[in-house]
Amino acid sequence: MSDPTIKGLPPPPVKYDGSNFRIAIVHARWNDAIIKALLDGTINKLKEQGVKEENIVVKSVPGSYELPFATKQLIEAGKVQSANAAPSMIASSTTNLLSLIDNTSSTQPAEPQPKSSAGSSGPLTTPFDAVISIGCLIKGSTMHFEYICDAVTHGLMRIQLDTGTPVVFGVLTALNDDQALERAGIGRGEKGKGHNHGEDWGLAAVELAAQNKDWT
Ligand code: DLZ
Repeated sequence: MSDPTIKGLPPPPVKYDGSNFRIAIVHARWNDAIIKALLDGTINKLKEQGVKEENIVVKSVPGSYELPFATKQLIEAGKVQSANAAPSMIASSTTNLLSLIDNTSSTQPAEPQPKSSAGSSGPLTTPFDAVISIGCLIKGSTMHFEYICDAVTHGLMRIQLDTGTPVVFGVLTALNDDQALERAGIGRGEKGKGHNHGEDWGLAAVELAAQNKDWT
């Protein structure tokens, strides 16, 4: 039986059309199996909402602690390119921003790839309508978990308020492995597979992107 404490996102009051949105996903690589499942769930839901594959940019960072910085860099890199700056400025500023993060730019989970500035500047042609920051923090025996959860949560909130770009909080903060597995839809215990929260994050990103356009 599924854990009744795991709740999904009810559908929005109206169906949003994601076909004109560009969405960035930045994910941590710690707790890899869980991240992969969350990423799949997120991307599937984005596509279901009409977001085109070529408009989904996926980047990775080592751990959740790196998510706020990378999220901010991605948002700014998208804005820099769309400002139609002189080519030399684009080349230097965007390459500098993106050289700080991994170079994966497809909807596939990040595999090791040769680094090249050409690849990373390619898809960043217009601002992102939303960024989904995905990580999975699992409590250990020290205070590490509490400090990182706190820093990442506040960091991501600050970025969306400062930049005006919606940031979806796709970070699981689990007290043990089973909690994380169930929230990635790959539970292994008697509680069943659970619910993939990545799907909620994909749905939320399209809704927030649409609202941000309507309300501004
Ligand atoms: C160091 C660390 C630990 C212990 N646990 C996690 C975790 O459960 N989930 C996660 O995303 N990252 C973890 N990290 C890595 C930190 O987030 C960060 O990458 C390093 O401290 C380097 O800044």
